[in-house]
Amino acid sequence: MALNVKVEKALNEQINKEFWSSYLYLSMANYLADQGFAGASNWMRVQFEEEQFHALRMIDYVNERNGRVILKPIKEVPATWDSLLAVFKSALEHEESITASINTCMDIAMEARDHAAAHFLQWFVNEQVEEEANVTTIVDNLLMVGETGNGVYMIDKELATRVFVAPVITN
Ligand code: OFO
Repeated sequence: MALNVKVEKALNEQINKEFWSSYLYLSMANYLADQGFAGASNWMRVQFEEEQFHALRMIDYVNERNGRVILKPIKEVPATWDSLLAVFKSALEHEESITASINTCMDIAMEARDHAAAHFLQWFVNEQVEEEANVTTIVDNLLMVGETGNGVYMIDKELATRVFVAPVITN
């Protein structure tokens, strides 16, 4: 069954958002590197890779369904934040907005009765739960230790250990 036209449009918009997300996280990585948070910068760089993976997964899906991917320009992203905590709070807000737009894609797929697309999008619905949980944990930890001193040093060290591992897709 051909990809529903409305679903195709929604996925194209979401692909742009995933690339925008990747660009946002790369910008955060650069800001954090400049501020001396090498570990947090690494974490954001891995997040940049995650977002590229999301965009490419959607691109592959649209192509697989004989749809058409049209890449649009990526809007400018912010370049500075007020603090380490502000960066992660803004990442959390961003992920919440992405969750809402993934849910909209799902609504469109369900309204179009495109069950295959809805099944595909379920992976992203689950992924968003994880995305929000990961950032929430970091925000909570930063709030717990305060903005300076040993605690932040330890958190930054922990964030340095993150590496990108492409998710294994089983469905
Ligand atoms: Fe692609 O999940 Fe974040 O934005």
